[in-house]
Amino acid sequence: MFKNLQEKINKAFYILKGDNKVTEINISIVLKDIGKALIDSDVNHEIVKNFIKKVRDKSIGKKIFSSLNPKQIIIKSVYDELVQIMGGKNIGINISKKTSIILICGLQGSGKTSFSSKLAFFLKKKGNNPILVSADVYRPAAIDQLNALAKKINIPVFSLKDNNNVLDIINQSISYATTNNKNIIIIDTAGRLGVDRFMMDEIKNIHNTFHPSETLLVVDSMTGQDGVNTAKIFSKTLNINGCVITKLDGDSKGGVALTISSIIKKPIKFISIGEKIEDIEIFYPDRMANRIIGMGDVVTLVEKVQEQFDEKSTKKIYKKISDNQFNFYDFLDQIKRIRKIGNIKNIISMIPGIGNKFFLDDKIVSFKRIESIILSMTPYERNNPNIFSSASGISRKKRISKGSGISLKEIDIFLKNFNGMNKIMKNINPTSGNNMIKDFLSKIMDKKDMF
Ligand SMILES: Nc1nc2c(ncn2[C@@H]2O[C@H](COP(=O)(O)OP(=O)(O)OP(=O)(O)O)[C@@H](O)[C@H]2O)c(=O)[nH]1
Ligand SMILES: [Mg+2]
Repeated sequence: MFKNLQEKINKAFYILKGDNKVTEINISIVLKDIGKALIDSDVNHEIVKNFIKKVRDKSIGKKIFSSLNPKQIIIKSVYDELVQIMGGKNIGINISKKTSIILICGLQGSGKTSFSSKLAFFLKKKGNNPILVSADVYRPAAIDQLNALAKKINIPVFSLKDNNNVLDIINQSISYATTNNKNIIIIDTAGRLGVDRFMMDEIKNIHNTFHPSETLLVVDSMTGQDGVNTAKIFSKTLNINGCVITKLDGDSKGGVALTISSIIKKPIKFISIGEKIEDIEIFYPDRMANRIIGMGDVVTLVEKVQEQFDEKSTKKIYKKISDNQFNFYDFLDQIKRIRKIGNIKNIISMIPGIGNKFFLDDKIVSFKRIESIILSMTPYERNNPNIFSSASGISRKKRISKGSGISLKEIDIFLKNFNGMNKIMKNINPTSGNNMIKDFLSKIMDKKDMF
């Protein structure tokens, strides 16, 4: 997600390395590159022009930032502006009613049906009792598709095979939900090829009849500015509450996510980042801006980590570290757990300080290389990391290098990082699982250069 933009923005910031003042000259160079990066990401010219102007005005002559270096000043201004164009803050969905209706609409193939099931799963995990309703009466396979997705997550689907009247279907689904104690009704509607009159009338009709708590427009990020223009027309016709941007995992340039909310004046509420049921995220403009400028998205990372690492096992690991017992076996186990958190590219892009270096050096398989290094060690070495600092260390490393095919230099870097991480983790106060992880991440933030 936003890989190109992220790389380009980081390269632009790199120009400022060593400068100790924000000047017209250095800011112009950086902003020109950032402007180009945004245009390449499918952000329209007008928005880019505005963006650059605001960052320039903010960065030059602001006394409050005087204790920061130029790079920090400009990063902060770019960050602030990115947050603004993406809508400022997250606006959650309204599901406060006893039975809340969420109406999902959008163009054909934008990802409505997949998103409906992802949202149902997401809301179920938060303790709700959702049902899915198939109101796509035009595509014969639509009901089957929704049924197949819903079966995997054990969520009921309401559909009427022999009834083509969507108002009827929705009406009956509401009765079904009420009698079965379901508090959320997610309505998946038929796709529109373009903004066609007949379909728009249908969705307006549903909207005016049932007054959904939420009407969400699903937009495929791969459609670029066309998608934004369609959304403009949609939101003029229908009073939507917000958008969902899908397929941000692919080669999408991200321009839609960057600009849609400032253009149509509606918030992005969720993003979809893959085909799997769990590939859904609440959209937070600030966290996204953090990811784009490569400062890492600590908060999302913390949440994802918490889903995987329970307090007990985390405490055990911290005990091992403080007792000097943390070895390469434990390290391998940690890497395996991190991998389970999800798409490794997404995770790495969230880790402060690591993300961009991995991307820039194209060393996304680095965990694999670390695994190769560790797997080429003898059991004794895996249990005793300190052995590499002893007299036999060099010959051991040479042997591992031969066995793993990884250069001595890289092995040295890995061992240095391993020791560095151990040191950081030792200073962590193991109070509770949550705090430990946050503490660990903030300490890593302070020591970005370690990686
Ligand atoms: N890579 C990726 N694929 C996605 C994502 N969301 C949906 N898809 C895929 O996009 C295709 C279309 O998704 P659907 O959910 O069927 O789209 P739809 O809007 O319901 O389509 P219609 O009902 O025909 O209008 C499917 O192959 C999905 O698996 C996403 O976030 N990432
Ligand atoms: Mg569909």
